[in-house]
Amino acid sequence: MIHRQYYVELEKQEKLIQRKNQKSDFYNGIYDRYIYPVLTREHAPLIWRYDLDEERNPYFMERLGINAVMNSGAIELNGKFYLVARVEGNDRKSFFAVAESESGVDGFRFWDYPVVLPDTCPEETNVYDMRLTKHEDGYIYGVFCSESKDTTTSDLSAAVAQAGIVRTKDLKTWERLENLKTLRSPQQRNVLLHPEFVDGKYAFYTRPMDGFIDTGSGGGIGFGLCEDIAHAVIDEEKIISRRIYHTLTECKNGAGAVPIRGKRCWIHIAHGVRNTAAGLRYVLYAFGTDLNDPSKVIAEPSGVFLVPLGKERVGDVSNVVFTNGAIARENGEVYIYYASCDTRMHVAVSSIEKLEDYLFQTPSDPLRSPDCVKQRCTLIDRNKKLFEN
Ligand code: M1P
Repeated sequence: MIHRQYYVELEKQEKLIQRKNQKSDFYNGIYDRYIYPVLTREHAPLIWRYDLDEERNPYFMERLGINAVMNSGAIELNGKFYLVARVEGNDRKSFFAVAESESGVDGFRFWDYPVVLPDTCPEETNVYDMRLTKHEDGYIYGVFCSESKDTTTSDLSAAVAQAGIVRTKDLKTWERLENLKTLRSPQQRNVLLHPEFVDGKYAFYTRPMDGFIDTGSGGGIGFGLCEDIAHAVIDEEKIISRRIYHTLTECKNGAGAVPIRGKRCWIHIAHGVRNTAAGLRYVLYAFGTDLNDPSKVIAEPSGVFLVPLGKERVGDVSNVVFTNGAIARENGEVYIYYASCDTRMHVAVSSIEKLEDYLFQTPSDPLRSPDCVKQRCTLIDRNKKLFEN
């Protein structure tokens, strides 16, 4: 018999899923933010968490709890919005699960079962942060972090991060390919596949790292080509978006959403990390690359694109926003999905037109306070002139 508490919890969950989202009164002209998160741990189906049977579970206790729903890949298929979320169980292990919505800003509902990836790497302990690429070869690729224990040291926390690769046509059946090998970088995280061939090859954005947390000598977001996606090997990684002293990327950075083809450039939304007395702060930034050469940066606006605000600042890993998925629609709208504090998912909605205006019209970072003041005074002078006329 099904426990009666199930129906109480189900009603609460339905109310949450069916709640209409609303634009918040935040304004910057670049994107709209929304009041409610789009996906949270409370969205996880009850059948994933509870044993519904009254006899086996007389107190209707959560047996396999969900701790967080975060960093999600995003894709539009047949007019619907899909997120492949990183779901973290109470046991700290993450897995992937598909949630779909008609509107992209609310109504996200998980499918009954999580994604079952082919278990081809016995040493793999954890998987997370899948970027979904609709590639021109006809497949949807998922590139994610495949994490294993580092067995070469006695340090219990030492780990190795690699880029795992899967592909699918329907988000239901997944084929696992070999992990990406980067010959010059021992570890990789935040790797994503470019949607088009470049010089006839598969193109990846990488994030070379010396260690699991510290990028060390890794200079920023890399770009590399490989011939064979089933046995992906990259030799040279060209650094295209650098870590720079006293900027938001000083500590590290990483590719985020799969680049969006605009009219003037590829639009990239990435994350940058700086260290503070309160720990690492993760924010989003944006840059544009040449449509014919996606490794060539042609627009580099100064500063942050999106930062955690209000309630978004608090969670399991506070002061963090992170994106690994955006959806650009035929009509030019862009839905940017971002997680706050490794805890829940949000959306910000913009358009290709607005994003390109942002990329090309925002001044670039002069890198020194006196020059930043000059830059601001130029803006003020121009504005003051408008009042004189
Ligand atoms: O905790 C913040 C983020 O930390 C990592 O990102 P990075 O590799 O740039 O440090 C990732 O593990 C990510 O999942 C997480 O959100």
